[in-house]
Amino acid sequence: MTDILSTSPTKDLLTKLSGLDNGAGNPRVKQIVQRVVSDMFETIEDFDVTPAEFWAAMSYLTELGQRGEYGLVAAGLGVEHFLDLRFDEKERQAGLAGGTPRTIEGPLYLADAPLSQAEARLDDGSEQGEVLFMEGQVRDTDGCPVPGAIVDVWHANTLGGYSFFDPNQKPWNLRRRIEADGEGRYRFRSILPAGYGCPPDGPTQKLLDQLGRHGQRPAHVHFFVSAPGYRQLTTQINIAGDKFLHDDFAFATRDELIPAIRRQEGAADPKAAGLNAPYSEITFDFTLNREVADLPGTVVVREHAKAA
Ligand code: MBD
Ligand code: FE
Repeated sequence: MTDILSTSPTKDLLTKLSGLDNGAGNPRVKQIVQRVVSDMFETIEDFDVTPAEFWAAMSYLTELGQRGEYGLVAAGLGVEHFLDLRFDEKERQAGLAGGTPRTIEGPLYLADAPLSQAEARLDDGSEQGEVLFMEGQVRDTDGCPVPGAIVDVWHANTLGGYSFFDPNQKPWNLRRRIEADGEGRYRFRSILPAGYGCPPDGPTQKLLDQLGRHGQRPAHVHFFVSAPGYRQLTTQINIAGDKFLHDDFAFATRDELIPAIRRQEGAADPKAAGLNAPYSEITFDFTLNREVADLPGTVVVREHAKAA
């Protein structure tokens, strides 16, 4: 049987379609297009993919774009986590250690959230969620505080929805940037988030169904922590006890990112004055690595939604 992939018509086709036979264009794009299309040809050949299956895949990609779910499927297929593993490995090779572990940004960040000094209240009071007080210190790997570090925090509401993407929430609900104080300390009051679930009627969930997988994330809070001279940290903390804590469809849970959660029954602490229901407290310190020449930066350039 002829191996159609190694025949000259196929090889010539790959060279031409990727522009490798001309001097114009972008050499890196050409090489990558050649590889990706060649791998696709191989997949079609190896699995004897039918034209109907191929066009179903094209329609699927169209739907992903129309529904704005490319970021979601990238998380669900573990690609975003794989990029984290690559960052981790490069840092390990460069001898960096001791920083708070990174984990994925996810698709629901909104740039330029309101900026507060040292403390903030994240929720707008519209939901009767369990109150969460979270605080901590930003330090470097020598244990020295990082004054003025920016803690950019965002999380879901009690229904697992994120403001801006969820039309039922007011602008900037559960999103703030907090400038840490002179000792690198930050604190905020919010409400405990619920876990996130992929839109059940969307293309990401459709694919997950075919894989026999769910589309759930454990409850979590996202952070970008940054300061001049330091590598920006992209991370999350998980809410301990969540059913999906170690079964995250986006593969973002890391053992060091599950802080103890202290449930307080009364309103003994003055900061909880006026609260007549149980509330939760989390203390979590962030450790930043110093900027290093010759290592790719950790600020991931990607398109972000911008509030109007
Ligand atoms: C989220 O909240 C999230 O963090 C990720 C990674 C994917 C979908 C929703
Ligand atoms: Fe999230």
